[in-house]
Amino acid sequence: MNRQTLALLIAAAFSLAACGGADDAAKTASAPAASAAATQTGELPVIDAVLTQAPNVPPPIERDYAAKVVVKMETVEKVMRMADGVDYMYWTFGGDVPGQFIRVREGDEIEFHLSNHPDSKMPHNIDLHAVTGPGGGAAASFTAPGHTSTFSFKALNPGLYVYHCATAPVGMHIANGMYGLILVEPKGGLPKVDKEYYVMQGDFYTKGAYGEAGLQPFDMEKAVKEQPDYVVFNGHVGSMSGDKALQAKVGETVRLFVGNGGPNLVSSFHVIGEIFDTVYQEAGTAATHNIQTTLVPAGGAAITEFKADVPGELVMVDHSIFRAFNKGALGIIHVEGPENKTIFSGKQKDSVYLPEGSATQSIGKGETAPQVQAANKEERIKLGKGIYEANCLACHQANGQGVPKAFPPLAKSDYFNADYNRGIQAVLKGLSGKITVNGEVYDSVMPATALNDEQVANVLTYVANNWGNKGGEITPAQVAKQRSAK
Ligand code: HEC
Ligand SMILES: [Cu+2]
Repeated sequence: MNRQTLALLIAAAFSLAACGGADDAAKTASAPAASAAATQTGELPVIDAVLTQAPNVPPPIERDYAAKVVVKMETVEKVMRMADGVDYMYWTFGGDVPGQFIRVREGDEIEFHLSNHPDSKMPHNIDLHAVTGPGGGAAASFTAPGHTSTFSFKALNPGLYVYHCATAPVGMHIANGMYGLILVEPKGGLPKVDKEYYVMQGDFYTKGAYGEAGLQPFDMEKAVKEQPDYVVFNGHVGSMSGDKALQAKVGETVRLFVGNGGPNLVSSFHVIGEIFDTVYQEAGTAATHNIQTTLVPAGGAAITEFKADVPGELVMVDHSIFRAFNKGALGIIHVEGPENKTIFSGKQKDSVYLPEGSATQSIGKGETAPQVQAANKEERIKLGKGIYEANCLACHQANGQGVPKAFPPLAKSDYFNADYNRGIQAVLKGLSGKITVNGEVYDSVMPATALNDEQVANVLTYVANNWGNKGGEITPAQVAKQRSAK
């Protein structure tokens, strides 16, 4: 699916969530079987299921009677983007990972049509955890490429259930992305919320390491050892970030249908910056409250709910945290609206902490001298950039803009540009007491650094030649002179 289609879908989901009507639902459906029209046959009215691709969820069920719900799903094997520059041959239910979301009502009869695309290399089937019956429908739905299998089941138990392919080798079919969620709403429905989203974790095993470019084949050995290269939400690194971030407004209630396809890992699902007001743990019937992190077993699910109280970026992670920051298990919920400083103030003050007896501290003590010596100004600037990032950026910020009231700007700094020796002194010996930079008074402390003459020359030459400063070169000789000056 391209970006535009996705954007449309997301936009559609919003308008849908806003009014939640069944009519809107029909418009938003991404699946071909989107007609919500019911026709009467025998005892139960027949309804075509609305199927959606993550992160979208079909609309809440408004019916108060059982129906025969017809689900038509297709298994497709296709190459898609795993991460930027990395491709993978996914096996899918409905053309993406996770598979399409199915929403039915407790007591419904589901007539399931599973078609396997003619171009498939493998037979596939489906084991729905919502099924009471042998294999969850696996044997009944076993389908060769270019065929369709049909079977029926009755949704006896309400809950959120995983479905997955169960064709041998089962682990491989799941590892390639063959899983999704089916929600069986309780007869009375779920409590109303403003937004509903579909988030499903999975672990992937590739021949190449994380980020290694090209089409990456599945690695069985890593899968058996349970050492994934990728742990992701909704099938791909970055599936819910940037312009694909989930959206909510301050004051809205958000429900996440969270699944875990595995095949191996258990997820410690957490949203950085929120507390779940309600979690249906393991997607069971009992609601628990005030949960920070909830476990989602491989082949299991959870329903989590929270009210968005303040604006900002909420970050969904697997709190087995290397998976989030090194393997991809990260997604963004963008919350828009007015601030509420009582609930969250933002940083109010940064004051210097100086334990008793300490004067100007120093940072980077005992660092070894660099091997490289700059041959000219250009090289000095290049080397200085690295030194800046390691020693100065934390306080003076990436573009030398500083932090108001705490760290003065180095960009267009009249203090620095008036006399580079002041900068040299600051870096060599630290700086404290009142100074005025571009009209703002700072009365703070900059620690001395343990950089050698060459490094100080490089970093200050870098600063001097960036962000609107006046240029020129600071040499090691000049630094040495300041070092011995009183
Ligand atoms: C721990 C935070 C911190 C780090 C790290 C730090 N500085 Fe500073 N710097 C300050 C503070 C605070 C001041 C203002 C001190 C005062 O109020 O007297 C300052 C002042 C300065 C000034 C003079 C004021 C201006 O804006 O022109 C220069 C130049 C400077 N720093 C350069 C550097 C360079 C280059 C590095 C890296 C080698 C560095 N600083 C690392 C906190 C820091
Ligand atoms: Cu399969």
